[in-house]
Amino acid sequence: MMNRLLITGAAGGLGVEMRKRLAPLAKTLRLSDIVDLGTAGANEELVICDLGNRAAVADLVQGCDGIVHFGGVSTEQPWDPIANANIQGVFNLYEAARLHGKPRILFASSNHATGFYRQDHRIDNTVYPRPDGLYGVSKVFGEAMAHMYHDKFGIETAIVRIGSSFPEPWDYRSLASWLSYSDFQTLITRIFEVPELGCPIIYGASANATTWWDNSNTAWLGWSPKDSSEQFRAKIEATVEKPADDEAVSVWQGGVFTTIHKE
Ligand code: NAI
Ligand code: 15L
Repeated sequence: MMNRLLITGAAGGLGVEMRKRLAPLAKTLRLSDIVDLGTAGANEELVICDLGNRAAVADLVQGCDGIVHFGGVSTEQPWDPIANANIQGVFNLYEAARLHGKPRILFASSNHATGFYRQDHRIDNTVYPRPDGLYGVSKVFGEAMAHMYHDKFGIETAIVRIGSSFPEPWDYRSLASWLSYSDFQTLITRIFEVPELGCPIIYGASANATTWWDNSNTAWLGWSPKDSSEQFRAKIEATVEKPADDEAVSVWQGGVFTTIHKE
């Protein structure tokens, strides 16, 4: 059990869910976001902090022996907010980690780091990144920071290229990219319990019938997702119009993100 686990982005979709699920991993959960986090429960510390503020992030990381880094811009947006949270913020986090005990980190990367691979192409964690927008580029930057701080300073990071982690898949694409909360919880638990982690890249998807991602290079981690999106297929087929085969959402792993540019 860790002493203190920091969850950034704790007011977001994944943060709210994992605040409940990850409590057993540490004596204290330190929860942080730029927006309100509600009332602190037993064994919780709440810290409002902009990831772009270097001094504040240094204070935030001090005393933590693990970090689940969910905080930041999570969709395609203009450059300035992405640069503050996902570029400056990630630098601030790794510098703070270097100076304050080198905690193990989960970096919430995204399938949009490789969104311009085709859905008929199965990729593993050795492929060159092909980001599908500025958001995806910022995740590639975060992955590079994780590798550099591992190679140079020994900080261990699990880079998780999360697919679509929501209560349910909502369209045909997310039948392939869906990651259940339960499977993500078991992945996070493995990441913090293995004796040696290094700096692996793991695709975050459940055991879906259709998949674009090959995690065989990280089988040593001992993570076996149990859920499958098939339980939702009939509902999607009954309620969602199937897109044409040549639409972006059918062609690219990143789906419609490949078509969005907000500058
Ligand atoms: P979310 O958008 O619901 O949560 C992100 C949180 O970060 C928000 O609560 C927001 O207030 C906070 N934040 C934004 N800018 C900030 C700043 N400058 N300083 C401090 N906090 C800031 O996103 P979600 O879905 O919970 O995702 C969590 C992480 O996982 C994100 O990094 C996202 O890119 C990544 N991810 C999520 C996926 C998913 O399917 N949910 C898929 C791929 C990646
Ligand atoms: C992401 O990276 C986003 O954070 C999330 O909101 C979803 O859009 C997800 O990818 C996805 O590709 O479904």
